[in-house]
Amino acid sequence: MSRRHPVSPLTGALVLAALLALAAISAPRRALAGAPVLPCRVKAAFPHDARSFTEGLCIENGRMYESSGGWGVSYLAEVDPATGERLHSRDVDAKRFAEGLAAANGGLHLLTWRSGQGSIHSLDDLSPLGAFDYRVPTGHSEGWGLTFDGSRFILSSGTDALTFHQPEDFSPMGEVRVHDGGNPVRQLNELEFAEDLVLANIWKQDRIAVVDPADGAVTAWIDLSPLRRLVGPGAGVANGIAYDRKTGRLFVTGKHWDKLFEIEPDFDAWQRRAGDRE
Ligand SMILES: [Ca+2]
Repeated sequence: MSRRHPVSPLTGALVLAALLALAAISAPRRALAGAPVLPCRVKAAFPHDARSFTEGLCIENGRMYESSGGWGVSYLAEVDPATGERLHSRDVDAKRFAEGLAAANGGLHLLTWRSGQGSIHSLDDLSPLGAFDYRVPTGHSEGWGLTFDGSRFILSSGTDALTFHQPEDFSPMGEVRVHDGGNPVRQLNELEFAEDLVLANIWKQDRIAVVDPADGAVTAWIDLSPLRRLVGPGAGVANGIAYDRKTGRLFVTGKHWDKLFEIEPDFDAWQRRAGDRE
């Protein structure tokens, strides 16, 4: 059965309002260092549970999953992207703070912030299937964001490092340092692998870094700041990126945001290196 729903008149009106609001966005602006800041273009807006302290967001087989953080209140859920409702939900151990989320090997892999251990869950009902250890010897002891590129996990830990991990046992396979020009890009948070690029939220910034995982170079910034006026007053930081590789749809949200946005991907522009832009 399809999990998609027709766009309601209310949603259509929201989309129109969003598109009108964003029509004022003009040509790309140059960042101070290196990569250009490119506008995000909203295709649709959907309700999102504003109670969610969004840590991870991903799509597998057309189903959207979200993790929400906090001590004693963390949970993992399958959510209906059309309504924001939780279709399945599972509380996380009160001693653990849920973080990033990625689907791989037929299961959901949920990071925790500081425990050093993540958990694996069923894609169908979120029931526990196992656990994995994520610490690496170079001192990145925290878990923030997680994604899967088809052969490796990619993990962020609040630093400028993206670490790569074996899909079978999560053992480390190396890392890259994310940089924009010559400047390190720290506070890497939620991640999403899409079309050979890593899209990364940056803690407390309304922009997404587009990263070439081969060398850590930021090739573009996606400006999310226009979304700020479209979400409720309780909205926190932008966090949460999910790409449906089967349909090419790309979604973003944030902590306590009351909306989930589908934005238009522009991978050609996002992956263009500085020397190729002129
Ligand atoms: Ca993600």
